[in-house]
Amino acid sequence: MQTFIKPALRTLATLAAGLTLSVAAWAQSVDGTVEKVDAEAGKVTLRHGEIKSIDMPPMKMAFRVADPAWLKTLQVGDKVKFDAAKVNGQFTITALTVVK
Ligand SMILES: [Cu+2]
Repeated sequence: MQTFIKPALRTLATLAAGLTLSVAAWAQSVDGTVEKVDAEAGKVTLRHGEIKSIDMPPMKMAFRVADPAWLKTLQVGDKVKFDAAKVNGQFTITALTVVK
């Protein structure tokens, strides 16, 4: 019995890992436009669309970023897709892609 169950469990674990990856990619769905980059403060100001994950309507606001290196590549006017979460009480961009 065990010999049959173990491979099945392994397959399930592989499937679950794959799903987690695609969910992470899918979640990066909020549209934004870069309005200001403040590398010293580690923040970027975006005009953004609705962010369902944190229940936020469209607005213009400043975000912290998970990786400060992203700020070096961003320019005012860039269109981005991103994810945001509340990290230590601050709205933080957790994933970011510049839309070409
Ligand atoms: Cu906002």
